[in-house]
Order: sequence, then C-alpha cells, then structure tokens
Amino acid sequence: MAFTEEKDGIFPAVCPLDCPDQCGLLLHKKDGKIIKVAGNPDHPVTQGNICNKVRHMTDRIYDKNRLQYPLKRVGRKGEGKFERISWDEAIQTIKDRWTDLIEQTGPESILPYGFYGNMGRLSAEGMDRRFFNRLGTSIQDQTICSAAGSKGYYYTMGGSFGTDPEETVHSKLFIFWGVNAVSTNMHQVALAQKARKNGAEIVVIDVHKNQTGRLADWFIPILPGTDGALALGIMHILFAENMADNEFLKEYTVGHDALRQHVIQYDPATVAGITGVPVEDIYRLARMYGQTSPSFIRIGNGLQHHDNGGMAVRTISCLPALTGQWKVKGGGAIKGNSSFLSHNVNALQRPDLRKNRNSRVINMNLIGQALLDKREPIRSIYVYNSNPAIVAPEGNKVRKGFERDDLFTVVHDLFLTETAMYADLVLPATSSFENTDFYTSYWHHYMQIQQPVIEPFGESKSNPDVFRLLAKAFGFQEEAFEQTDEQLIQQSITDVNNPYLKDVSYETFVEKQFIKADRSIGLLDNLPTPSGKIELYSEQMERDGFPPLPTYTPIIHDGDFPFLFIPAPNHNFLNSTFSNNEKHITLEKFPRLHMNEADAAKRSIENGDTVRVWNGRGECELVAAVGENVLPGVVVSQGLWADMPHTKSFVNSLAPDRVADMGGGATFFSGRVDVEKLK
Ligand SMILES: Nc1nc2c(c(=O)[nH]1)N[C@H]1C(S)=C(S)[C@@H](COP(=O)(O)OP(=O)(O)OC[C@H]3O[C@@H](n4cnc5c(=O)[nH]c(N)nc54)[C@H](O)[C@@H]3O)O[C@H]1N2
Ligand SMILES: Nc1nc2c(c(=O)[nH]1)N[C@H]1C(S)=C(S)[C@@H](COP(=O)(O)OP(=O)(O)OC[C@H]3O[C@@H](n4cnc5c(=O)[nH]c(N)nc54)[C@H](O)[C@@H]3O)O[C@H]1N2
Ligand code: SF4
Ligand SMILES: [Mo]
Repeated sequence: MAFTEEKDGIFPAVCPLDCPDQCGLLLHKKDGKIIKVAGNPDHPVTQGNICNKVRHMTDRIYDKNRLQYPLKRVGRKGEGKFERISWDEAIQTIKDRWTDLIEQTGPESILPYGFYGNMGRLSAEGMDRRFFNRLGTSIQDQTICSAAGSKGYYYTMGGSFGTDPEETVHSKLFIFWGVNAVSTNMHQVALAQKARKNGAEIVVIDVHKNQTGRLADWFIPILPGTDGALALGIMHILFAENMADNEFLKEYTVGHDALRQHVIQYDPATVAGITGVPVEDIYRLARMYGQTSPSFIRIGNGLQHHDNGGMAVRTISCLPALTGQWKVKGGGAIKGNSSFLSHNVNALQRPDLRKNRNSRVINMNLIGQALLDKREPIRSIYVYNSNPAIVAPEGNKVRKGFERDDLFTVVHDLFLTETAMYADLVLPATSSFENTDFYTSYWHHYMQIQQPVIEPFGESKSNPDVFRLLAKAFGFQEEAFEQTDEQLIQQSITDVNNPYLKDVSYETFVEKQFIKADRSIGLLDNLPTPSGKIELYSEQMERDGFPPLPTYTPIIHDGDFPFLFIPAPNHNFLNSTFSNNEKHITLEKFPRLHMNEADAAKRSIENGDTVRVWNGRGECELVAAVGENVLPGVVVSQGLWADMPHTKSFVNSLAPDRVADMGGGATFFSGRVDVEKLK
C-alpha cells in the first residue's frame, strides 16, 4: 500500500534542503497528517540526528500561509494583491503569453530561474530541464552557490571527489576552513567530536568566531579573501622544513618541483602581512599540519564567495597532496563529494531535446543586470526552488528588474515569497514529502529515495507535474513528457557512466532506501584530471587564462568604505527558507551585525544599538553585536531575513554582483560598507 494511503505510521523520508548532510528522516503520521519529523537512525551517516530547523518542519508543511491554489496578480507588482484562479487558467495563460513571446522575439526571451530549494533530482533538474530544452528558452547558469570553488577544486582533482566523511572519524586533525559547520554541516562536526575523544584536534579558520569557531581547540581569525595566501605560506614551510611527502608527490602529482620553487616567495612574514595571521601561528599551523596524520580539511563555501574564491579553493585543495594524506584513511579534504554520485544526467535532463544548441546563457548572479538589460530583453521569467528577491546579490537591481511592467513573471513556490510578490502568476508547490524523488548528497556518499507520504496540500503540484502540464498545453508529443517519476528515477540510475556507482533498479532502491557509492575503487587510480594525477601545476588553467600554479591574488577593491562586509548564513534559517516561519524567527531573534569593539568605540556604537549599514549599492538596518568575534575592519551579518514591516534587513542590497575568478561564481563576501549608529 502506498504511504499516502496509510493514515498512521512511521515512514522514511529525506531532508530536501540544500544542506550537505542530507539526513535520513522518519515522518510520524497520525490521522493522515505528519505530526513529527525525526531523524532516521538507520541512515549510516546521519544516524537519527537532525537539526532544529527540520525538527520544526511540520510547522512549515502545515503553515496557515502555505499556498493552496494558483493566483493571478490584480494589484501593482510587489503590492501583494492576488486573486484565486484555476490551474487550467494558469496553464493556459502561460501557454498564451509564451506563445506570443516566442512568435515576437523567440524562445530565448524566456528565462527559467531555479535552484535547490528542493534538492530532489527530479524537482531541481528533471522534467523542468526537459521542458525548457524542448521550448528552447535561455539557459540559466547556476552559479550562486559553489561554482567558483568547485571549479578551483576541479583543476586540482578533476571533479568533486574528496574523503569519505565516514572515515574522518579516524582523523587526528580537523581543519574547518571557511565553513560554519556547526550550523551548516553538523554531522561533520559530530564525526570530529567523536575523533576528538581519541585525541584529535579541531582548528577553525574563519573571519568570524561563530558557533564553529567557539568549538575549536584553536581558532585562527583571518582577513577575508586571504585564505589562498595562508595555504601558500603553509606550503612554504612544509617544503622548507622537509615535511612534504616526496614519494607521494612523485607518484601521484604533477608540478611539485615547480610548486616548491614557486612558494619560496610566500614566506611567513609576507603571508602574515596579507592574512593578519601572526608569523608564529603560521609556523604552528604548518607544523601541526605537516606532522599530524591523518589530517582532514573541510573546505567551506564561505571562503569562496569572494573575487578570488576559485583560486583560494584551488590552492587549499593542493595541501593534502603535499603531505600524502590522500593515501591515509580518514585523511584528505572535502570541498564537495557530488561526483561520486553522478548519475545519468543526460537521460534525466534530455539536452538532446534542445534544437537551438547555442542558446544564450545567463549567469544567475547577474539576474538584476540581466532583467534591466534593454538589449535582447528577458520578457518572461519562471522562478522555482528559489527566492531571488532575497538571495541574489545587488538586490535593489534585482527588485527593480522584477518591477518591470512588461516582464511576465511566474513563481512556483510553497509560499508567497518576496519574489512571488512581483509575480503575474503564482503557482502552489507541494512539499518534498508529497513527492516521489531521489536525492544525492554533496557531502556523504549515499543516494536516498523519497516516496510520497502525504497527499498534496490543497491544489499544490510538484515541479515535474507542472512541467508535464505545460508540455501538454504546448502539444509536445515526445514520450519524455509522458514518463512517470518512477521512470525518471529508473532512467537516472541506469547506464551511469561513473565507476563509483553501479546501476540499480527502482525496486532495489526502494527496498534499500540508502545506496552508497563504492569507495573500494581507489580515488588516486581514477583521477579524471588531464594527467590522471593531482595537478599542482595545471596546464588546463594556463589555457583558461589562470596562473598554472596556486597563486594569491587579492580581492578587488570595492570602493572607499571602511569595512569588509560578510553577509553569511545563520543557524536557524536555510538561506531564505524558514525566514518566514515564526519558530525559526523566534530562535534567531533579530538580524545582527558583528563588529569589533575598537571599530564600534570609534563610532560610539554599543552592543544592541541599531545601526545603518550602507554602500553605493544599498543600505540596511541591523542590530550591533559588539565584541572580539571579528577582526577590526570586518563586519559580519548572519541570515537572509525576510521582508517584514519592522525590519529593514535586506543584506543583499549591499552585496556586489561581480563574478568570481572562476566558474562565474558569486562574490557575496567581497563587498565593502560603512556603518553608523542610528539616531
Ligand atoms: N543553518 C544553515 N545551514 C545551511 C545554510 C544556511 O543558510 N543555514 N545554507 C546551506 C547552503 S546553500 C550552503 S552553500 C552551505 C554553506 O555553508 P558553509 O560552507 O559553512 O559556508 P558559509 O556559511 O557561506 O560560510 C562559512 C564561513 O565562512 C566564513 N567566511 C567568509 N569569508 C571568509 C574568508 O574569506 N575566509 C574564511 N576563512 N572564512 C570566511 C564565514 O564567516 C562563515 O563562518 O550551508 C548549507 N547549510
Ligand atoms: N548574502 C548572502 N546571500 C546568499 C548566500 C550567502 O551566504 N549570503 N548564499 C547563497 C547560496 S550558497 C545559495 S545556495 C543561495 C540559495 O538561494 P535559494 O536557492 O533561493 O534558496 P532559498 O532562499 O532557500 O529559497 C528556496 C525556495 O524554494 C522553495 N521551494 C522549496 N521546495 C520547493 C519545490 O519543491 N518546488 C518549488 N517550486 N519551490 C520549492 C522554498 O519555499 C523557497 O522559497 O543563496 C545565496 N545567497
Ligand atoms: S537541514 Fe541539514 S542537518 Fe538539518 S535535517 Fe536537513 S540535512 Fe539534516
Ligand atoms: Mo549554497
């Protein structure tokens, strides 16, 4: 019997959020409703522990403000006046408007804009991709999260391949580098805590002494955007003091001799001048790293949200090779591990359905600019799994773009988000617990399957179902649009061109619930870099216009404002998800600005004062948290707060939309601001 038909019981589920941990869940159902979301103790990595955010997920699923039926706008854009319509009317309106646009200016005047509000492979990159490929719309370059760092790591290692996190329990040294893991990767912290009982040490390198910094045995504050220099300083000492593993370097890397010469220039005094990390600490860290085995580095997303983020990750990712840690159980690094679970993406997304192979590509970090660009304008945008009016940089430009009267905007979401406020049509989305889908973690090595546990809320529909309806309205005849979710999953896990993943059947997947990538296959024997080795020197980078060896380049000077501003994520929201849920807001209290007491004193700012934060792009108001948790010259906010009448905490109005050095990545953390006390 399908789970949805059973009124009471406990059913397996997957956390759908954009979080590396991808926990296994158990949903407790009574009288047909979910009454409790708990961790699934059978999940080999997450083992029944989940975060507070998702423990309160039932509030979100049954929130009184959840969208139940399609809406059409009857007021001004942004005003929030809508009227209920039927699904038939909604789909017909989209069909008619898009048909006109395609006739007038071609399909590329339509832009899909989605991200990973639901990490399900079908929800985020299944029927949607098939449909937009077939329609021939513009292509969205999905760069907002980890594009720069993933590219940097790719140059060194050939893909998102790192340590099996389960093995890190054997490690003796954890370096959490630019990652607020207590909030963003709690099970990696749990593994580190376990290892700590066996003598492991935990080092945290961050611009903010947040929850993760406070847990460290040693917290190293660093100036924003200078991590590459610190890594080069460590390399300098590893080579100078003969701590490098020469055998490993010879067998498994290219370019170690060149690197050895190259890093002579990054002596500890020079590096201290760049990073703000004292010379003696650079020596201490390098010796700790050079002399401890196994050692493990968790490379965060935060440190790559900078102008030089790609190169920073590229540089740090060379470190485990210098000390031969890739051969040690529990040693190495993780930036991301998604490549171990790469499935049959072509079968799922069907790029072959696209006739206009050279369609224009729009970098999602530049959505504000793109919507305001008058040359070959975007005339319609379809937003799903994302909330760009809050999460995208240069937020004021983004909103100005969405205000355009001639832009036909459709937003599919569970809530009337800030972005939905600008929509012409709003479509209600099911929650992931109402869908069939499968999930592949970007940190641990397990795929998981989701079967629907409850019926769709109101008239809400899943992402794949909306695209099935649209395909039908457009009269697309291909079988690809008739296929069921089960068929899509089967196609995705068949003929996978990935040595770490064996084909499985849908039935086996359902029976097992968790399927692990096969790590008995040696990473070092399968590196998909051009040389088949770890590339300390990369000819490919040279061809792409980068220095072939890890090199420090400062972030771009962002105007004459005194502070570097880091608008980071917070503990109780997930990006902007939960920022509209009462319990999560109560837990987070209010949006703060952490600043150093010396800087605060100069401006007569005291703890708890409301401050105005501004630059040439925008302004917002936050509550000062004064102390020693950030270095002078740095201010840090936490959380992507929703628009509320009593807060003006739109931090992304201040963030730059310059693209990072690699992958078209985001530079949220390379902006500068000024701060004053509000009278
Ligand atoms: N609770 C919670 N969990 C989340 C999210 C959330 O919003 N809330 N978001 C999810 C998503 S989409 C992602 S991508 C991940 C992100 O999670 P993480 O990988 O942890 O990345 P961030 O939280 O962006 O930033 C991590 C840290 O980088 C620091 N930082 C900023 N600039 C620098 C720098 O130049 N150098 C160094 N060393 N540190 C720097 C910040 O102070 C912050 O503590 O978390 C996921 N999980
Ligand atoms: N200042 C600053 N800005 C940042 C960051 C930062 O650290 N600092 N982090 C950046 C990063 S790393 C990321 S990944 C982005 C994330 O940005 P987004 O991907 O926009 O993430 P969310 O804000 O969580 O919005 C996800 C939306 O998807 C909706 N949703 C959930 N499930 C479904 C579904 O099944 N179907 C549909 N149609 N909708 C669904 C949710 O209700 C929610 O409104 O933000 C970026 N923005
Ligand atoms: S948000 Fe992350 S830690 Fe929380 S339940 Fe989901 S996967 Fe687990
Ligand atoms: Mo992200």
